[in-house]
Order: sequence, then structure tokens, then C-alpha cells
Amino acid sequence: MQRILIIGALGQLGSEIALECRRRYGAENVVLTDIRNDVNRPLIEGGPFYLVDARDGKAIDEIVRRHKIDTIYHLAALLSARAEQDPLGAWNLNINGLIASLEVAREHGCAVFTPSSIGAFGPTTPKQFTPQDTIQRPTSIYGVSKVSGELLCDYYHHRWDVDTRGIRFPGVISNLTPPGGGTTDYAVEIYYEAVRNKHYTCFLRGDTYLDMIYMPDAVDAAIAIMEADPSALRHRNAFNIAAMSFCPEEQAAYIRTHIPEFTISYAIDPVRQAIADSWPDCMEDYAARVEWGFTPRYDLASMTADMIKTITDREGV
Ligand code: AKB
Repeated sequence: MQRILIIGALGQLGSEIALECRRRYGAENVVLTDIRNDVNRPLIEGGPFYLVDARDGKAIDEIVRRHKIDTIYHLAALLSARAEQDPLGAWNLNINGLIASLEVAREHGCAVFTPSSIGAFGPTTPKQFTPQDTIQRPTSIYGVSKVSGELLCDYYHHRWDVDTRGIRFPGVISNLTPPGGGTTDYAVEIYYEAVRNKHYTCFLRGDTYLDMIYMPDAVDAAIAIMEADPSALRHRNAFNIAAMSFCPEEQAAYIRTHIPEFTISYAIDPVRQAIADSWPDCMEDYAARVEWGFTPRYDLASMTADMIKTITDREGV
């Protein structure tokens, strides 16, 4: 029986993992927390919800006891671009929040899912077909916190036998909850602007390649790894997953197959460009495919068709 706690449940990834977990395991078995409660009323009212700071280990401990939680999805974090504006705040939330969850998991025997990121790599990492196990010397504070998080999760597993598991997410593209403060946010914004204004001004260069994944595949991956047979997991905390790799120019070309008048221009943000330039162009994800069966369904063509249809239908354009 899975009894799940999702910390950071109202964010881009959390809100969709929460919906799918409630559908699979029953709303009463999926407890949500977030530091805010002023968005997404249906999710807040659809099952147990608590207003909690992810660093508040005591509050998390009480929730885990009260609801007999066995699995924690720890999703609260500042993303890469936002983190550069407040490096100490990012370190504080990304690391102390994670430690709070790991300590509660150690005490109560919970499994813990933690998202890492392509941000855990840096300029000295091989850029093409980035291997699962390779150089990790990130230059952003977000990346530094993500590598540290991977190591912390490994440590809690080896030292305390906590069932920690995790994925290095590429940019996640979705149409329910907007991302906030990421370097890959452009790849979501472009679809909204294409439908609304037929034009997008991109903050990255047109030839900047990055890995991306569509939300349905990201949600399936997060749940699949937590349901995987633990004896099959050799890497545990930092599986590369890569569904597709593209640059803004290519994404714009695919959008034009649906909206021929769409145009793109560029106003480069040097901070986010430097972060993107330090990340891989495309990762190799063999370990995730072999160890727990990662099989993404969407590529750039099918994702673009679905994003444009969903946004157009919703906005009545
Ligand atoms: C970001 O851009 O910061 C995130 C990520 C790739 O981890 N979307």
C-alpha cells in the first residue's frame, strides 16, 4: 500500500505528480504540502493538504506519523535562474529542505524521491551523449546544490539504508502549472506565445541545444522509478533521462507546422545563456532504460502537436 507525501506539491512537477498519484493510489493516500496555498484550489481541496515550509522537519515528521506515510516525493527547490539571484537562499532551501525529508525518512523508514537535473553537469562534462557516470563540476549554484543532493541521497542510502531514488530531469515541458525561474522555461513559454501572439522573443540563442521531456513522460518516470524493484537499481539517485534534444530554432520550425505565421526573435539573457551553455546538449539514458524501464512516449513533433492543441482549446483561440 503506497501512502505518499508530496513536498512542493503546487509547483510545475508536483502538481502533475500529485494528480496522477491521487488517480492511482486514491486521494486520501496522497498528502500534499507547499509553502503557498493561493493557487490550484482543486488540488488543495481534492485531498489532504498542509501549508508547510520544506525545511520544517518537525512539521513533516508530524504529517508522516499522522498519515502513516511510506513514500516522500521531495520536490521543493529553487530552479537555476532564480537561484543565481539568491545563491544562499537557493542553497538553504535546496539542501536544508532535502535534509529535512531525508531525516524524517530515516526515522520512519520512508522511501524518498528527489529530482536532480541536467544542471548537475558543467562545462567540463562531455556535451554529447553525456554518460550516466561522468565529470560533474557545475558552475551554477543550482547545479552545485543538485550534485550535493545526489551525494546526500547516496549517503543516506549507504549509511542508513534509506530507500532513496532519483532522476536527472531535463527541461520539463507542460501546460498545467507554469515553470518558474528555470533556464529551460523558454521551451514552455514559446507555446503560449505562439498560440496567443504568433511571436516569441527567446532569451537563449537559437542554436542552444538542451534535453527536454514532456510532462506525461516525466510523471510516468517519477512514479515508475519509485515502483521499480530495488534490487534492479544500481544508480538509484541520479538517473539520466532524455526524451528529446532540440534548440529554439528547431522548436520554432515545428510550431510553424501548426501556426505557419509564427515568428521568433532573440533577446539573449547572458545569465541564462551561460547556464545553458554549461549544460549537456543531449544525455545518454541507457541506465534508466535498462534498470527500471524508462520509455518516453513523446518526441518534439508529438509534444508540439499536443501542447498547441491543449493551449488552443483551453484559451478558446
Ligand atoms: C531549470 O531550467 O532550472 C530546470 C532544470 C533543467 O533543472 N528546468
